[in-house]
Amino acid sequence: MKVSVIISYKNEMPFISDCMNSLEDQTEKDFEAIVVCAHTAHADADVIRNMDVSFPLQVIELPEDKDGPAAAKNEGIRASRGEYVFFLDSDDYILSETFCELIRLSDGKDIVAGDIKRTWKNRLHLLNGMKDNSALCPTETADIASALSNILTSHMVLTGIKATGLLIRREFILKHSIMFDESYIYYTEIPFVAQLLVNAQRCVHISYPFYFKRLHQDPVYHPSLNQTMKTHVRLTEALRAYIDTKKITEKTTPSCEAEYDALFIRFYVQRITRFFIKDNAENKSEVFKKAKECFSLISEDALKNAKHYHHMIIKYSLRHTLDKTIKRIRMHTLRQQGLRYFHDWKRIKQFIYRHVFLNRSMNDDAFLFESFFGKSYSDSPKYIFEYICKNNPGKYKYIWVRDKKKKLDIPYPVKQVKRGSLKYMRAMACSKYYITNIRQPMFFVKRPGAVLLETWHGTPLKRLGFDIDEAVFGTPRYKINFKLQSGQWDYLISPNEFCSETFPHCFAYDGKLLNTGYPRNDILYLPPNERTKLTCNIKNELSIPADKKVILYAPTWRDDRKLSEKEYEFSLELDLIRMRERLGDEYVILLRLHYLLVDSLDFSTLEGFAYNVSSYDDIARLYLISDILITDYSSVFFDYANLKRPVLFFTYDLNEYADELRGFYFDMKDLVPGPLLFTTDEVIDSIINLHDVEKEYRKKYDDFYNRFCSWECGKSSQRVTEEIIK
Ligand code: C2G
Repeated sequence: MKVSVIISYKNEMPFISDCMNSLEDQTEKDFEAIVVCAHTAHADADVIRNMDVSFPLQVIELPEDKDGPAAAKNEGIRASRGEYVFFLDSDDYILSETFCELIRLSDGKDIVAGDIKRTWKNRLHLLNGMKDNSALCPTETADIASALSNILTSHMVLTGIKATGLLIRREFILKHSIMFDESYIYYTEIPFVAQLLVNAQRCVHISYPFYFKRLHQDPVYHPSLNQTMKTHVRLTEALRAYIDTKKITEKTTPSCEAEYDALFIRFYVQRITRFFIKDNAENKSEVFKKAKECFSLISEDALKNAKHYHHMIIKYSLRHTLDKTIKRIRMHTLRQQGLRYFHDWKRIKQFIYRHVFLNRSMNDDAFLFESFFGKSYSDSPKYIFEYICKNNPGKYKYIWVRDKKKKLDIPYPVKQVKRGSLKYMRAMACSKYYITNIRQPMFFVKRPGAVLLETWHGTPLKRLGFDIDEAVFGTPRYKINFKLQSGQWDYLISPNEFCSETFPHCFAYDGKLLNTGYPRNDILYLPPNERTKLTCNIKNELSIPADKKVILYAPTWRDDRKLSEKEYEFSLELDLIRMRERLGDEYVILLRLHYLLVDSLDFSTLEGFAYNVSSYDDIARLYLISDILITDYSSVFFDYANLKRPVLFFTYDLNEYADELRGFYFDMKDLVPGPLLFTTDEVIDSIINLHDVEKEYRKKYDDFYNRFCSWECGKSSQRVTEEIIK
């Protein structure tokens, strides 16, 4: 047996399939995997035991009195039989060539080390991205001193040092009794690696990322160990690891002293000093005391070679109290920020927001409304606004956020502020009520007494927020930011029971839910005569012939078609020319793109049949004039179903969308109240045979309506308003 892979496991179930698949795909097959599970993971251990893998797999459960990654790794060493051991964490994964390449260089070596790359991506996305990256070329270093030095300098700070990713000769570990120190909770790998490096006689380093360390996007439901540990405990332990490491390396050559010191200096300046200046950081003095113990261990040479500020702040910390040190660090940070602010108007505005506008008094009568980034006067904020206006004449001041491109067409006297402008910043700071259907910006500070109503914008079919395994469309901080934002919401509107069950989890939200139905759907419950009149008016407004029936096509956006921030590409897969040929006598079609899609549709050749209504503000008014809705995975059908009119689903990319991009809350086939169609001809046939389609789906439609629409009755705006203005 060439390699024993030792995998420590605690609660990484969402990630372990990537880890195991990366082993399954190894080109070198001569290895065994030993998964060592924490005693708390008994159920998961059974799941892992039953995994369908083609390599020998041993699952060990730690007894109750043994815990932590150090104990797990030691147990793995004891159970291993391979010529080499290789540590792999259960949330990480490796390239399929990893073992083959490391073994190729192993001949009699004590250690063969590849690099570790940190990533927010899952394996599929990472491998897809790597296909285009032919520029990476591995270089090998076998000279012992340089190899050891490379292993260390490939990490940016002390805490980056890992035992994972190293192919280590088992006999060598046993001969020198190198084991993990179980008194450490987190940084046991730092002294372990120090033991390896000082004892190694032959070592090779290959500068290529064979090992991928997964950073966790979800600190709420799937936190990594360092996201759950208290920061001061973690930092103090890392400082202890430096002290222990210096004891190990002290008397050996090559000592790697310079590398360890440089890693420590960066760790102090980049991590610990940042911790000191945080207002809510706990036990700073304990960490400072331990850091002071470390300063005397740094060699003069390492200090001289450090950056000027790094050198200075270490000397300063050594000589001064914690309070004085914090003041010094703050001064430096302010100066750095000032330099950055000076070049960036956006930051200057945020500075003014924080330091000027937030100091002004809050206007208790002011309402700030925003819908879809200010792109339209629409959705629930519009209907709540109109309800408040009509019922409280002259009582409140109203401000609407608009985007840079156009002024909103609002039939009431209101102020409009451009998104991102200083006036917008002032309105954000000084309005008591903020009502929005999207997430508020990250700079927003919720003032005491202010009220933030999140209306949200649809019943999700597509998984949302914390329920998305891998948010490929967002930044790595997508979930972390989401949690910070939902933590500021005072109220969240829910349109149905399903949302009331799902929203707390997907938004990690524990505030008040308003089980009122959607204000934006009030318009769908107008009395029949008002509805008929309004329908005529809207058709006239859009110049749609009164004698034609209307098809509304409203698709959603695709996460992987990003053009720029908040802009996605759309390709029209419906063949409109063919639709006109077969349906044009009876129907017109309205094309309504999602607000994130870039509208590049040109219908000049389809005049009189196809209408581009993408820039029409309020889709609810389009629902009213439509006889049929065609959509895909958009939430629009949950709202449209209030009208009990036929819905067709043009799901030409169903498998890709459901499996690779987002995942759904439901099996679409079971849920939706209309047929799933994959070609234009199928869509046309369904429209021609609409009567039969309606008959086929009647029961399903009724069930769907009862489940998702029964809270709506035209009074949601009133119910919401009564809740927020008590
Ligand atoms: N919308 C629209 N036109 C479209 C698609 C959507 O005007 N062609 C509007 C509808 O009001 C819809 C809302 O945008 O309800 C949200 O659109 P979705 O397609 O459902 O997509 P998304 O913005 O990702 O929101 O909980 C809902 C989810 O968050 C989905």
